[in-house]
Amino acid sequence: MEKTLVFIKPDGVERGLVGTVLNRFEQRGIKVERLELKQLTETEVDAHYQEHLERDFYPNLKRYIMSGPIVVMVLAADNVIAIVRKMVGVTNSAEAEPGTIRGDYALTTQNNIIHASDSVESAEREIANFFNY
Ligand code: 3AN
Repeated sequence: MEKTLVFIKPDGVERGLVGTVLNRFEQRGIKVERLELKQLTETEVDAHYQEHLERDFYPNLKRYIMSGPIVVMVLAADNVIAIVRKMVGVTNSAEAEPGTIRGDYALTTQNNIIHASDSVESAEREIANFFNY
């Protein structure tokens, strides 16, 4: 079965949206394989966002992601990477369709409440950054 790395960002945890978001994945029939509430270290954030390290928004992104604990999980199902990306919605929450997680619970690009891997390669790298398999 395919696996993907998902986390609910600090504002989602702070707003009490963990159960609501998890419920969507469970109701869809996706298996929650690993789940942890975790305060990220600088090393974990830099490794996770390695493709954004040089971007002008990175310092703000890093501050936001480290502003409180996240809930990080490994989800498993056939085609789970594409299915979860569809459920999450586009990066800019203002443009995310109603019915998607960002379209229902977020308003901006930076504070878009959830991360989900975008390819098999990213999923493998991101899962290894957070969990030992
Ligand atoms: P996604 O999370 O939809 O895969 P990425 O990987 O392009 O999007 O971006 C990772 C995170 O970086 C986003 N979730 C968002 O918090 C932040 N981000 C991306 N692009 C911007 C931007 N133009 N301005 C501010 N923050 C951004």
